Amino acid sequence: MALEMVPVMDPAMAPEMAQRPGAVPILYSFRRCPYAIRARLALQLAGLRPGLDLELREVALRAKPPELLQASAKGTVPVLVLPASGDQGSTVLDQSLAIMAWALDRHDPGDWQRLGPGAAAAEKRQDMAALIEQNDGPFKYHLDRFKYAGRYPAGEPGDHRAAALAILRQWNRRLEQAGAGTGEMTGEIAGASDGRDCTDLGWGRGPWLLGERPSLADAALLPFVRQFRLADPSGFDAESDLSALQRWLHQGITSAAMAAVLAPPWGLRQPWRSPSWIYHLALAEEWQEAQRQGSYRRSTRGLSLEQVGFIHASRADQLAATYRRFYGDAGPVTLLTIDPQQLPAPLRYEPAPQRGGDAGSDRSAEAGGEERAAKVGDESSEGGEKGNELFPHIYGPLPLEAVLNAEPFALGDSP
Ligand SMILES: N[C@@H](CCC(=O)N[C@@H](CS)C(=O)NCC(=O)O)C(=O)O
Repeated sequence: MALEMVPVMDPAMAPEMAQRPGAVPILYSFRRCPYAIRARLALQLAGLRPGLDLELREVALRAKPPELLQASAKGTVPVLVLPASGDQGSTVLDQSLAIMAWALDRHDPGDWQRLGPGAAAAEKRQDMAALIEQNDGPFKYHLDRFKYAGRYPAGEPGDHRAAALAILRQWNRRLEQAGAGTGEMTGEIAGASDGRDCTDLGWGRGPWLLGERPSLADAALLPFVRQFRLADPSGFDAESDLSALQRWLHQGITSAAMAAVLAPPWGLRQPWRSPSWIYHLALAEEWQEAQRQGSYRRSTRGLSLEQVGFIHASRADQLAATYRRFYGDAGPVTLLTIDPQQLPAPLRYEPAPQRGGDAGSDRSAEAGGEERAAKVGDESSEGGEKGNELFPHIYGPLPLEAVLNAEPFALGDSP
């Protein structure tokens, strides 16, 4: 497939990619989600590069974009949307394991899937499936009830930690046996499809859950064991009968592969912004005031809804420029994600007010308003539209219910 180079770090580019859907697969992801991490590990191993071979859409789980829900109504991440090809429409993979399998079917240099013929390979595949089932079932069940104890008030987190530890001890025993069985690890991938050394993949020297070399099971379980440790790092590190598992985890989380999927571009923290929503930058203290009052009534920096007649907003692709022009020096800024469907007030797409024009001229009333009024003139020529670019304007107060998400905003890979 011929792939176009698309920079991923400029948030203004994302909607541009969205305007030519179908060009590359789209991955909806969430940086810290263990299911998404395992999918990214496989996609990265298979050689896919975000921004080149695939569009990465980092979403906020509390404000899932309509495009994600349209692709998969269950609303979990990861979701991979494959472009239509030939007479086949686009395909949606909405389970992390299906995404891993798709990626590894394309390219599996370390034979993570153990696809070889014969009874031994079949046994490995069965082993792998059982490990993953144990992870995704009982281990995940107890992990959630230990890590997010507040969400499960009926349970006793200590009991769930103990039940999860019992499973971890089984995995520890496997690793001990694998270490004993293979002796000193050489880092060789015996029988790997292209004979590459596993250290090429940044996965360290083993031992591994299936013995001699990494497999799908290591990649599928590692993000969950990482999560277990993160819930109580010193408690996990103090478990003296888990030393093989502790080494395995340490090796995995410090591996080049894991570093790559947690850092940009795979671990992009700049969320993907839906073109179906509109956005407003608010001074942090003005948004706090709105929460106390029950609605937001500022138009733009330094001007109220009453002064201007409407609330300025931006489309996703206009946001970065709006920030640069008006808020770059404003201190803490909160980005409001607004669902236009939930606005009681009229929403109109209009050119930005011109300097000396109607609402724009109001800006001269504010401190330093003249300079900003001039910038409003600039804004209207944003994107080379020569004054014809349309911006969303909300003709009335913004009710809190229409704000899907409020988050600190900064350009680029903001933490
Ligand atoms: N079985 C799914 C599970 C995915 C899953 O549960 N992801 C979590 C995030 S780690 C999610 O999207 N939860 C939805 C939510 O929190 O609203 C898979 O393997 O992909």
